[in-house]
Amino acid sequence: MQDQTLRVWRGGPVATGVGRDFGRIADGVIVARGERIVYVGAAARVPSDLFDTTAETYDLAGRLVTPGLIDCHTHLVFGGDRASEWAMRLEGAPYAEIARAGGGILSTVTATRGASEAELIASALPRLDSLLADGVTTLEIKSGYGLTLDDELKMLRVARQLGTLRPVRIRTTLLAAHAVPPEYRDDRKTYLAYITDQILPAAAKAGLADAVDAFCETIAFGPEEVAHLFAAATRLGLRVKLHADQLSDSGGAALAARFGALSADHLEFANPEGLAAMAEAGVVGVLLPGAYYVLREKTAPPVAAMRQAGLAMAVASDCNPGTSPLASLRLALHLACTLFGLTPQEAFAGATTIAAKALGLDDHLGCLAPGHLCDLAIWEADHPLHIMSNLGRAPACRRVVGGLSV
Ligand code: DI6
Ligand code: FE
Repeated sequence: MQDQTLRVWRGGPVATGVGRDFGRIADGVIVARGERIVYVGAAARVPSDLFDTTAETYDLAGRLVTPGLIDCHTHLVFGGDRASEWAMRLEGAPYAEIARAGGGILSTVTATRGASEAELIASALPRLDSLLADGVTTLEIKSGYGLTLDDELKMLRVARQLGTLRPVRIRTTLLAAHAVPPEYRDDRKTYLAYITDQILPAAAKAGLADAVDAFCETIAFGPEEVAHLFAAATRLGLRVKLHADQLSDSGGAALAARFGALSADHLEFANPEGLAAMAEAGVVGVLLPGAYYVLREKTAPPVAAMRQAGLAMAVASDCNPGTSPLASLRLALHLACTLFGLTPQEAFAGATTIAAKALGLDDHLGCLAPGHLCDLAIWEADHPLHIMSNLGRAPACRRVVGGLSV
């Protein structure tokens, strides 16, 4: 029997995520039946027939309720550690040079291949817990550090399993086209065929991938190679997304638009035509300020052009061992404002309504609205600005997932 319990949260401000000032209602009420919201609005206007004596009521005692946050781009599962590369970069070694010398992504590939599922779970859980403490209720996790059929599926299984060990919704993305593995260094064509003919169909058959991603960059895969992969993914009925134009303009934005991608992510070097094509095709642009900050990049994503194009902008942690060792979505939102010039409301939408769209979940997640799943973050704060303005001290946060306090 499905849970049909009526639950009511009242006695504090509610920011729905839609409308002016974050959709904030000073004295708000949320009513859920089972896992779904049935009412959200001002306390003074709650329809009386919604209440009965069986309703469980939670007193917010002045705490702020927002939608549970959504981190739409992470590489949360990986083996090993790359702190030494951070130190090397601080001494001047560029990321691309470290990558070409077999460090970077490939050093994490070696460690991930050597790790068992239990070890990968154990190392990912603290990072996951850190994100959950930031009010995250849904997150995306990519593979991409296995680069063999078995190791990519292992990563996806681990990602899915994290969702059974913690109350959180997980979306998985196959990123076998993250780097050319060493054993295929001189035969990248064969590696691509291995992905399209074996890894992709196996992941699809096992139902382990919700989407397919690729790293389109001079140090990774070219646009024609990605187009070939995306065609194969589309034939299998899988949506695509792309690491696009992070370090150079590879035409990634236009490519993502051509395949009706869920999102194109990074976009520091995206050109205006590509951004316009994305907006036209409904592709979300995902900004990843953690990587920009850690790599000490100088070219910020063209946010003014994105606004001009009418592009929907999300913000994510890109939590990974190399370019963005960042397990805080709150900090990513802060950086999106201070480094990229997003308004706080744009940044907040980027981790709620627009992040839901970037994962194809916006019909039932991302904002507080009747019919949507009741995923909430309840903060020791009065206004959404307080969630993003602090560095190093997070307001305490409780979460509700599918109507249940967790
Ligand atoms: N771009 C990124 O930000 C991550 N992957 C990618 O294609 C970096 C991954 C890493 O350095 O391990
Ligand atoms: Fe990434």
